[in-house]
Amino acid sequence: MTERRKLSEQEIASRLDSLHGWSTVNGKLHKEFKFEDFKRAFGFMASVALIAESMDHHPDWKNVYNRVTIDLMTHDLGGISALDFEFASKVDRLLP
Ligand code: H2B
Repeated sequence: MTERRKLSEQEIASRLDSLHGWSTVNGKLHKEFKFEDFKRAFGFMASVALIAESMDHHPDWKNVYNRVTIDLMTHDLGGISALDFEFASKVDRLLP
């Protein structure tokens, strides 16, 4: 089971190195995705929703037409945990 603790700044920085396009913004793991159109953006969101349900871990996110913004944090810990990184890498694996 994934450890439930807040990661330190150093742990976050080193884990960010192994992801693509993610950064920390306002204490959350953040990435913006752009698709050809709304249909593709929403299809992506449907897949992310299934990841969220399978992990019982849910994104803070926003969709504007063909753009999806995802922010990840572990609310009950008040910070970023390994769960957020696990979530982010699963999201990235949805994409080509
Ligand atoms: N998602 C995220 N991102 N952080 C949480 O702390 C969290 C969650 N808590 N999804 C879960 C649900 C909790 O509310 C339920 C009761 O397990």
